[in-house]
Amino acid sequence: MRESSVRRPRHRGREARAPPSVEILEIAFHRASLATPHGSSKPERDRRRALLKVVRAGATVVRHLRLESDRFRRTPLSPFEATIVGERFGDGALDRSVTRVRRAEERIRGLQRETERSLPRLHGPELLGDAVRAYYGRLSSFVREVDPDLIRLREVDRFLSARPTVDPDRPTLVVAGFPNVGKSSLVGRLSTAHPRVADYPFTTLSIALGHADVGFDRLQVVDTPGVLGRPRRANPAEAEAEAAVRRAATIVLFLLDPSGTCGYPLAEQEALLARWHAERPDLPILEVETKADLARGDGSRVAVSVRTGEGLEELGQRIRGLVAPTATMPPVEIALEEDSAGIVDLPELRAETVAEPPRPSSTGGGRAPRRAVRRRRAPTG
Ligand SMILES: Nc1nc2c(ncn2[C@@H]2O[C@H](COP(=O)(O)OP(=O)(O)O)[C@@H](O)[C@H]2O)c(=O)[nH]1
Ligand SMILES: [Mg+2]
Repeated sequence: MRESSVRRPRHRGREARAPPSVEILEIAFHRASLATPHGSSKPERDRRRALLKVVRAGATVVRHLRLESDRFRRTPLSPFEATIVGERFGDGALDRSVTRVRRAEERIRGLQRETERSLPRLHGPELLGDAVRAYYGRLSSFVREVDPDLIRLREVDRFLSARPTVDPDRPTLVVAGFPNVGKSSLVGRLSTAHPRVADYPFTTLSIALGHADVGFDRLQVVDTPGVLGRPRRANPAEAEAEAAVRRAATIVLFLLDPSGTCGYPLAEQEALLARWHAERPDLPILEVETKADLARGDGSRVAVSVRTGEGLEELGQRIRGLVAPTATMPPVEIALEEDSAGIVDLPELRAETVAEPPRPSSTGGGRAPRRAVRRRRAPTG
């Protein structure tokens, strides 16, 4: 029987898995059960055992709740991340979950203190045992109550971990346009990224990130899914691309394919471009025509081809011209050092994929080109 014709049981989703509370409580109760109290008399040991169980179970649960939400409490999401998380999970949903988990921690700490205080008044293993059981019961319900929130936090964490982190403090070039116009191909030529290239739409479903050295700064180059310019009917991939344009971009590289091989007429592409210009008049949008080896427009825009390398040099210069003013100048010694070292930057960096790969300069003839020195951040505070 062929592999594909074998009927596999459908992958059972998260419902089939135990909720997070089960896992957390299991660990907490196990740790608590290992309590081995010291004490000279049995009554003293009974009381200490009860106390240890209360403290250990409470502390373990709180530590786990903290771990689940820590990522979102330590550093706030970037505007781009906050936007895509809001679109995927609902506005404010993440914050509400983080708050509820934090409140659960506070309530558990309160419950723990209250129980600890009650123990000295109780005499005999039965009463102490009852108190611990009652405590376990309430502790469990506090954790179970936040199961939906813990599930949400894990989902958001997975969602964000599946995407590269775009540093909001660095200049960012977002490459956008209709599906199939050649965004991923161009990103592969302009930066260190190697996004998947294919001749069908929505090959790229979420952002990809590469870097390029531009003058004194390291430019983030973001590849995006294609956008069809239907603001109210955008699929999640399109919404993510629009979020990158609105929230992450210092500069947008808007690619238009005049050849029509992308499957969308140029007029539709122009309409989307006009909408973005209108929505973000302050945002530099560099318009670029792709696939110049197949067709070309009226010559008013930079035309590039990743097949022939045409226009890539000019495009690199335009990008540098736009990025340079936002970059902070490095200290003069570094500038001089870089000047004399022959920095490799955009056009030279990637223009020649057909040319022979550079050989290691063992003969010591010419000086090997060097990447730009990465600017150190000034210490803060
Ligand atoms: N002839 C030609 N084809 C190109 C060029 N750039 C991209 N393509 C092709 O166009 C298709 C879509 O490219 P891709 O980079 O995946 O587009 P994306 O969907 O916008 O990321 C692929 O088949 C590429 O090989 C180009 O400059 N010339
Ligand atoms: Mg793509």
